[in-house]
Amino acid sequence: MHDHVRPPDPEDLRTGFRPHPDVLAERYRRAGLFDEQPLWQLVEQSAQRRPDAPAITDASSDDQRTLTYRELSAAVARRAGGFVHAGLRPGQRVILQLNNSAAFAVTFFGLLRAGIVPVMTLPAHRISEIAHLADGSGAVAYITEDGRRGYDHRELATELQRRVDSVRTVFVDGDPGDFAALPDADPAPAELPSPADTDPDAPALFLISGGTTGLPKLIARSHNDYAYNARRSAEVAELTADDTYLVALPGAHNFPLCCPGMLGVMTVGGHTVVTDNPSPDNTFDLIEQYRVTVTALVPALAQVWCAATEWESADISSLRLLQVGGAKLAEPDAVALDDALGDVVQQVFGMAEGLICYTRLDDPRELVHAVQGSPMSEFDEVRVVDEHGADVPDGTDGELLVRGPYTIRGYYRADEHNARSFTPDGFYRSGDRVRRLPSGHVAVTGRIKDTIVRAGENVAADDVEENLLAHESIRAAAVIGLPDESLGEKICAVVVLSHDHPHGRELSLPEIRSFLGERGLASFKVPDQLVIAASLPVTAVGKIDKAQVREALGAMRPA
Ligand code: OOB
Repeated sequence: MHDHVRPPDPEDLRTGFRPHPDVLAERYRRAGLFDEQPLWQLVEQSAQRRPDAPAITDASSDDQRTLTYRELSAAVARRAGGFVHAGLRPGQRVILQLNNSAAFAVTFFGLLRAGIVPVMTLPAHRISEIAHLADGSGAVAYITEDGRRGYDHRELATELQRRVDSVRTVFVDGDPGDFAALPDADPAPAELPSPADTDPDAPALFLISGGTTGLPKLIARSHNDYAYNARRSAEVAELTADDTYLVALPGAHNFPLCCPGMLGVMTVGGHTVVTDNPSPDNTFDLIEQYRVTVTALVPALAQVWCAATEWESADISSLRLLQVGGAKLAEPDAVALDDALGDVVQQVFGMAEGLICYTRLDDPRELVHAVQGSPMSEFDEVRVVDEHGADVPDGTDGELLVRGPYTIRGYYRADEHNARSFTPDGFYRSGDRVRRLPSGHVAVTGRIKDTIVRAGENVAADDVEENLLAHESIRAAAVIGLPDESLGEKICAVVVLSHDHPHGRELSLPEIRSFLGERGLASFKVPDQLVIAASLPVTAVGKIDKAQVREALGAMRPA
């Protein structure tokens, strides 16, 4: 007999997927981390335990309709039936791009319920990302919405079908135009997969890498690993059925989806309220109306909320946990949030690739303000290494590497990239520069590659940014290196002034230089150039996008 090497099959979900090695998967199973159920069972289990409890409220729509768990389960089955009747089959990939709404939740679970694998794109993604992700995943359909929120995704759909052959169907929430509407149909019981038909170690959904360099990569998360992520996150947040979680960030992002987010809330049968407008004048009213207890924000948005507590009159005292993550929360901002809202901050340092660190609810507040948390699972294996890959002692900066039950072993269909992003023994190289305390808490100190080499000296951009943020007139800062004939690279600080900076008075470079000098910053780290901007460009989830800052400045630079 000859061994046959199977040619790669682009239709097959498993092609290019890197599961945990059997030994480790078995260890996680024996420890009870993996529950061996399809992810959609989260809804079913709560529908059985708490059928009449509110599951989801759509605060993006005018009528703010609430579905109970029984109603959500029924809507999910009908949506799943619709997909099956439309000819979609288990294991196929579908690009999901919807704004926060009940339709987002019903469609997401409907796909899962039919065994179809959603690719979780964000509303801000455009044709270059969507086409890249559709092509990379071999997606057969694209789910999007009409132009009622300012951008007509149906034009994007037309272009996507022109560029990517595999995308045969487009479903539109709202006015479908030439495309199909979101489908609903009553499925015969045998038409939907049963739990026994699902391999819990196969990909359940695809997340999108959050990096700001290059096009996003596909992150396959299995039923087992993602359900564990949801359950463990809910435990750390001490969620109960009495909690109400507000989805204010884009719901397809790992943070509001599963850390603990909507899925974590569903593990305990709690209530999720979704809105597509994260501004305080909207969200504060929702918090008051629904007695919201938990929500998640990126730092830039958290700053806006913090300032708004000064003038918004809504009663938001129900909020017991404000999770902030996705980018570094400056210590003074953490303190200000706790002061304004009553010791509610939880820092979250996470990544779509897996590892999530949380500060714990009983950590001392000074610690909560100063660190980005500690790994959520005792099975997370975190290493901090120097540039040669050797472990560094606690308290020393190094790159964070991680392996564990819910961290991927490779990006999907990306062998070449994986050779760089993973160690031979399966650790993910995060690219994040961190410092670990003896307690196991992690402080993020920057990105490994975000270094400016000025006259031969290495300057960590974050170091300068953090010092700039200590200036009372600076609300946001991005420090980048610009080519310079004599220095090699010069340091350019792009800053956004705070609201209370006296109008009409410019902040000058000499003023900034002496401020940083007085703070004891080494002279070679002090910016050579200052740019005052009205705002900084952000990524799809609202993090400062330094690649774009760099591009914008490049365009401005004289030839
Ligand atoms: C979250 O996930 P992604 O995939 O959008 O981005 C991950 C990257 C991390 O590697 C790190 O560079 C940065 O975002 N990051 C932080 C941070 N949280 C994320 N940097 C500093 N401080 C933090 N607290 O961003 C994400 C996923 C799940 C939960 C929370 C955030």
